Amino acid sequence: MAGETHFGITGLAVMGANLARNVAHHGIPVAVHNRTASKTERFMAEHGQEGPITGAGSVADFVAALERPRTIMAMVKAGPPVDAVIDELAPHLDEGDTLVDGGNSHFRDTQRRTRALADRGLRFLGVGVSGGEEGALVGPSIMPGGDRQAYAHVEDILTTIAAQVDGTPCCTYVGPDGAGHYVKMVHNGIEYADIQLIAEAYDLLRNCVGLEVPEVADVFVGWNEGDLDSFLIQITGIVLGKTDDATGRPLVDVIVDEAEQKGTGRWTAQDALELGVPLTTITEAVFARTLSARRDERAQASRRLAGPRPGDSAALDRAFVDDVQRALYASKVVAYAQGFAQMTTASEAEGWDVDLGAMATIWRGGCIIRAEFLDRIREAYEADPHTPNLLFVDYFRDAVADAQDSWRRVVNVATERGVPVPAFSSALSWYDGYRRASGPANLVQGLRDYFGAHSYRRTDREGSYHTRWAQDGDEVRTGA
Ligand code: NBP
Repeated sequence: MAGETHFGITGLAVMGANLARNVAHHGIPVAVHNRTASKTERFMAEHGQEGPITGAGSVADFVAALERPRTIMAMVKAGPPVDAVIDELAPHLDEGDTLVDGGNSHFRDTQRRTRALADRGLRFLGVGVSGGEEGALVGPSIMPGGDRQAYAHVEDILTTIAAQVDGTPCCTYVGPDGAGHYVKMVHNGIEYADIQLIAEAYDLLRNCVGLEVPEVADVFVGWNEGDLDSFLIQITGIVLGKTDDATGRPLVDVIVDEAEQKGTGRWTAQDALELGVPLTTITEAVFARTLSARRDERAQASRRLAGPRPGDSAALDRAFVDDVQRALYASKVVAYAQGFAQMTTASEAEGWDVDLGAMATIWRGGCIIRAEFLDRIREAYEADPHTPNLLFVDYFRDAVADAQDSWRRVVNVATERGVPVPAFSSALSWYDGYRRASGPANLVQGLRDYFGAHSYRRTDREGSYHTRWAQDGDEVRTGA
């Protein structure tokens, strides 16, 4: 693939710099640029010898360093910086050139930019990249969306630099316009849920079983050998196993318990609300971070608000550790089932035709939620690409059925002891609501009809009806 330089990267912060090195390590010529030129100079001094890299101090030099048709990837902060980069680059580009936004842009922005650039004769790809610093350098998971022909030009490069699992690159075309950034957004939402579930499991092991931090670390190391085998479970063992040099205490005990967020989890939840998809586990994970961020308020509340009456607070035995493991797995299945259901709904609404099995395939390596478990999701969609929900697939149905006694025990114990488990319990409540053919929404409809004459449908005949509650109490038919 060596030869003329067609590929450029602008934005040499963590992600752009490591992606550029990754490209160069594969012998692919790459031109690099950054708004602040000193960063480009520093990058060239530190990494310019690692492969065929050309540094450019100005936009004009950057574009001139690339043979046509050019492909330029922007790895800059999402939001206005992406528009600024486009506005600066576009006048220097020619018809047939492609701009790639590899940051965490909102998919609606990507749709808007796709239209605006098409009007200027330029192609645009919105590409989700996951894997953080390390992934960008040695092989991320890449989720490209946008112009199909433009993707064909850049496919060789992206599939070469992506992580590879069993000889398959963790990169495949997702769909038109914002599809790639959408799937990356849901990936991040699932990441929020995964992390929250792990945090709840850790909390239960410490506060209900009474394990010390290094013991909890060992539990996670063990869990990584089974169904839960994943990057996040693996690094939980490492983070919990770390001792703070300054204090000699577990590092986790000196880290402030305020979780930050950059917005992709919130976007996932917001979009689920727009689409009408019940995305309870990811949404609870976002709320749990926002509650954690109110640290001063929590400190005040801890002195004012009562917890459960003292009851049986004896440490639970090791059998409860196994219960937590099964509850974690069942909740994780629900979080993924909800996230994949959201992608199904969005793909239909936007006409993207996203291949969900392929998404599970490209998440098996490189990205933050990489896990053994994704092979089961890939197999599920291969067997039935149109399954309405992953829980309809035998493997996941049985996995949750096997885990449910433990799952219920864990949520019961946590509730009795006042240990918050928003993700475990919302996943379980969703499961119980989903597996019921009839629920209490009939009363919701009755109440809505009472105060707002919103009408209701009946189980025994067609049409919509209203009861004249405040008048004669008679029912009238209001529609077909
Ligand atoms: P940042 O998100 O921290 O962005 C810094 C880069 O944006 C610098 O190169 C900076 O140039 C450039 N930039 C800014 Br800020 N405003 C600009 C403007 N108006 N015009 C041109 N350039 C501008 O970098 P990052 O952490 O490498 O992330 C890049 C993208 O990848 C983001 O969208 C991020 O969400 C996404 N992402 C990050 C990770 C991760 O682990 N960090 C993982 C996956 C995806 P300067 O040097 O001149 O200030």
